[in-house]
Formats: sequence, structure tokens, C-alpha cells
Amino acid sequence: MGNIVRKKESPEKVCILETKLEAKVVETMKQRAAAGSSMKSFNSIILKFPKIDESLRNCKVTFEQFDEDSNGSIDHEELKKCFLKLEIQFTEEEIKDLFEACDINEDMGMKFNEFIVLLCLVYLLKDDPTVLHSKSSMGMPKLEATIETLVDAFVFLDKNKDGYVSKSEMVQAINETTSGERSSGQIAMKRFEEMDWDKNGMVNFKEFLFAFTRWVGIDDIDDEEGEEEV
Ligand SMILES: [Ca+2]
Ligand SMILES: [Ca+2]
Ligand SMILES: [Ca+2]
Repeated sequence: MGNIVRKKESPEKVCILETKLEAKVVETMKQRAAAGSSMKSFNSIILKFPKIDESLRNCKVTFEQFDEDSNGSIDHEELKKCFLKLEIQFTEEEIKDLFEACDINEDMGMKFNEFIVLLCLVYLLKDDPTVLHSKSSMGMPKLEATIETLVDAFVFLDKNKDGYVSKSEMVQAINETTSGERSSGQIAMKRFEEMDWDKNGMVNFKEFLFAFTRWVGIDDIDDEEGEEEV
């Protein structure tokens, strides 16, 4: 996995936070941060990893249901039907924003890990009081519980409650638990750099989610299945 070359150098890519959708997510995370986190330490987050992993993997079934032509990705039309089935109402513009926010490799299709991030964002945004038809549930209780855990973890890391996790917040969180082992600081840095895709020194919730789908190995199963030719 170490030798994947990411071409993220073009300047226009740096402004991903400018979209309305991203701003909304940041706003939501601020609200959640104000409400507080039930996480007590960085280790308590690590301990949740296996459960998060299992729950995210279980979304594969949902993904396959919505991938009607079974080509391994969900396109715009399939996504619209997906929202219809979930009884989630978004405007055409909101769907487009969501799709663009989650289609990280910009191939106009949503891979499994991108779909997971999308579901997480949908779950967060549907709580927005300005969305008229907000529903209290997506009908996926296990996933919803997992998303809450992820929100909780993010909020735990966001010490100053500004909706982003900064490098120093990450270091602080890890140092609190490991009583100052030298290596832990380096691990914190590495973890942070993995998360901060656009290298702006801040990790937003979307970047955090993508990092999780990689850490729990969602990418790996995806790759294996992609190479499987019958
Ligand atoms: Ca498809
Ligand atoms: Ca922060
Ligand atoms: Ca960033």
C-alpha cells in the first residue's frame, strides 16, 4: 500500500473546504463538539476499531443492492434511487454536492469506501433542522451507531471544538494516553499525515472518515474483489 502515488499537487484541489456541503459538515461537528464526547482516551477509540470495522464491512450488502448493474461502483442515477429507497430527500444540487464530495478519485462512480463516507455524511446532514424532510433514522441502526462512535471519536480529538482536528490536537490526544513515550508522538504524526489529504494542517470529518475506511482495511477487500475475475 505504501507505493501508491497520489497526485494531489494541483492548487485548485486545496480548496475542498469551500463547498457548502463541507461547511455544513464542519458546522455539524462544531455542534456535536459543543455537546461533548463520551470517549475518555485515545485508547478507547482504538478499542472500538474492530466493531467499527465489522459494521462498515456489513455495508457491503447495502452497497451491492444499490449498485444495480454490479459494476463495482454507484453512479449518479443509482445514488438517486438509493436515496429514494432510504426515503432521504435531497435536492438535485445537494445530491451533486454529496457525490462530488465523496467521489475522491473523480471517476464519476462511487466505490465502496466512498459510499461509506457518503452514508456517514448523509446521516449527519439529515439532522440539519433546515432540511425539511429530515428523518430520525436511515433504517440502518448498526451503521448509525457506528457513525455516532466515529463522531464521538472525532469530537474527542477536536479539543478546541472548531470542527477540525489540528496536528497539535492529535498529538495532545495521543500524549494524554501513552504518558509521553517518544514513539507515540511519531505515530501521532504519521496518523495525522495519513488523514490530512489536502495537507492544509487540519483534518475535517470527511478526511477522518476516509482515513478510517483505510485503517480498518475496507480498501483491501475492495482491491481483492476488484482483481477477482471469474
Ligand atoms: Ca453501478
Ligand atoms: Ca480543532
Ligand atoms: Ca485537511
